[in-house]
Amino acid sequence: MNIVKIASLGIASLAILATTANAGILENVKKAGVLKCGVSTGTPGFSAPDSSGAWKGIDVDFCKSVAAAVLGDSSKVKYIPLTAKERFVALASGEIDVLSRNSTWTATRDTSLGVTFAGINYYDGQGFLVSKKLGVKSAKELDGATFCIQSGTTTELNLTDYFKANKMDYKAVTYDTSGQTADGLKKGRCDALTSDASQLAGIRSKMPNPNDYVMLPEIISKEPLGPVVRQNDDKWFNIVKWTMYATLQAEESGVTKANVDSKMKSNDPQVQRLLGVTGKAGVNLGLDNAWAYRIVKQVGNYGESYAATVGKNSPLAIPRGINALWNNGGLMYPMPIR
Ligand SMILES: N[C@@H](CCC(=O)N[C@@H](CS)C(=O)NCC(=O)O)C(=O)O
Repeated sequence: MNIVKIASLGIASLAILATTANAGILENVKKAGVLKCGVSTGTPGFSAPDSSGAWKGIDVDFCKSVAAAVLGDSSKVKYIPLTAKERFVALASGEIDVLSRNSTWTATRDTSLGVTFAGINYYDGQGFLVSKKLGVKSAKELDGATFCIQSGTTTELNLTDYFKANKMDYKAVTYDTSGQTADGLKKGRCDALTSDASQLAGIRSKMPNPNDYVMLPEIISKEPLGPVVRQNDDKWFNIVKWTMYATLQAEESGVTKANVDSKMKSNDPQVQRLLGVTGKAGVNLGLDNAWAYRIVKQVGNYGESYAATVGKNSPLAIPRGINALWNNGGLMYPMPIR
């Protein structure tokens, strides 16, 4: 055996050892036959139960996509509602397998909580929702205002920063859940609500009279939202990360829930690799090659999910904006599956 062969054998056995050591979450999920997915307690468009109690939203679709890829069935999900304060502890302690709950990727969270962000499924930013009778047209007119705000969110620090930078003062009334926060505004406990703009759109749509409230034009922060996993399990991290990219690649390649079966016969090499007709993307993930086929067949591609949950076919009707694909003026850029 020559040196090159010995060296490559060494690397291969190291890789096997690493794989065995990291088998944790995938094996546990398979054994349990269900994915424990951490969601919000109710954020319209992202994760919220509908009138029949079924969870709906773009983050819920992501839970379903992971379940379709890993367990072969998008319905094999146990949704675990978590407040902003509870979410990262629930993930780090193993109470959930993945967190899919409008969570902003920040350096502090990524490096000090034992968790790792696996991608971005929605680029957001913090905005303001005020009652119309306040008569303000800009956040700069909110000096001295009282805000309803949710604890354990990035919202708190952003608000402090913004008011400090603009030499203004504010008072805060803090709540644990989004429902309580919205209720605070409805009952006049505060003049304004501040949160991720997408959530404000959802909250406004659920108000008894949405036209009593207006969104102000300022967006004061970057809020890249995405799924999060526990640290130290790269195999699971890869599955969650590439599930995200598969949904985006399907949109980019024009593969939809309706046409995925006929796309199995596509001559496009990218589509063939995505759907596992060629290559071994799924096998390399520790799954099987039909993982992405199942995601699209059972849940749909990213664009389909966006339209149904937060986009044009939903009550929120949020335009794609920066959440469009990169080749359509947006920031969504799936890493190549090859
Ligand atoms: N993206 C921000 C805010 C996320 C957040 O939790 N927002 C609240 C404000 S509406 C929410 O979704 N609440 C839903 C709930 O209470 O379950 C973060 O990661 O801190």
